[in-house]
Parts: sequence; structure tokens; C-alpha cells
Amino acid sequence: MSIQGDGDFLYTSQELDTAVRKRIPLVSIVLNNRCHGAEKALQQRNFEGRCIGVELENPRFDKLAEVYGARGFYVTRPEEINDAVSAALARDGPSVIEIPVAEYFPLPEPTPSGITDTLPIPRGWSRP
Ligand SMILES: Cc1ncc(C[n+]2csc(CCOP(=O)(O)OP(=O)(O)O)c2C)c(N)n1
Ligand SMILES: [Mg+2]
Repeated sequence: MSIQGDGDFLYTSQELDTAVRKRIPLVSIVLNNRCHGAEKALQQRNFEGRCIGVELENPRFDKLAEVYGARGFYVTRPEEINDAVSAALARDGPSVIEIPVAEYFPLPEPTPSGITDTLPIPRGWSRP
């Protein structure tokens, strides 16, 4: 079982084809907030609220899964998650469970240097 964002899922969603053909019982839970939320939050923080290239207009991921021959679930209420996960785990092939969620959560508070110390910095840059 894996849990990922909508952006993450889109990096490798074509692997569903392999999972269907090899009957891999993968359960992929996609938290869809319609954006690269982590990047959006970082850009908004560091560029006075401006951001670019972070909004996503997604297909319905449960329907995308069905097109590949996998099983798709679309869950909008927390009390439905349990049944969807149980049904997905009972299959002998892959499933995708799409859960629409709020856009993103704020980043942790910035460090005194102004950027989050745990994030990598580009080559040639240094932390202030
Ligand atoms: C292959 C790859 N490209 C780019 C990144 C940089 N990156 C880290 S988080 C992120 C946004 C991911 O968006 P999403 O999966 O929708 O998660 P959210 O922050 O919205 O919860 C990106 C682009 C990465 N980690 N891996
Ligand atoms: Mg996202």
C-alpha cells in the first residue's frame, strides 16, 4: 500500500499498466489537493505570495485506474475510507483510491535563516 499526493502519483501512474498485467495487489491512495502543495507553499512563502507551475488540473484518478484495468475508488467521506481500503486489499490486482483533500497544509515555521533547513538547496547556493 502506498499513500501519495496527486503530483507524486502523476510521476509514475503509468506503472499501473505493469501492475495490472502482473496482477500486483498494489493499493495506491492518492490525496488529491489539485496542486504541488509543498512547492506552492514554499513559493508563496519565499516570493511574496507569487507562485508558478504548481496548479494541477487532474483527471479523476479512480477512472484513470479503471482505464488501465485496475479498480478505482473515489472516497469523499472519512467513514468510507475503511471499506474502500478493505475492498482494495481483497483484490488480486491493483487499486487506486482517490481522496479529494484541502489544498495544502502550511509549511513548518521558517528557521532563523528564512528557509527550511531540512530542504536541499540548489548547487552553487548557500544558506544565509
Ligand atoms: C520526480 C520528482 N520531481 C519533483 C520533485 C519535487 N517535489 C517535491 S514535493 C513536490 C510536490 C508534490 O505534489 P503532491 O504529490 O501533489 O503533494 P502535495 O504537496 O500537494 O501534498 C515536488 C514537485 C520530486 N520530489 N520528485
Ligand atoms: Mg498535491
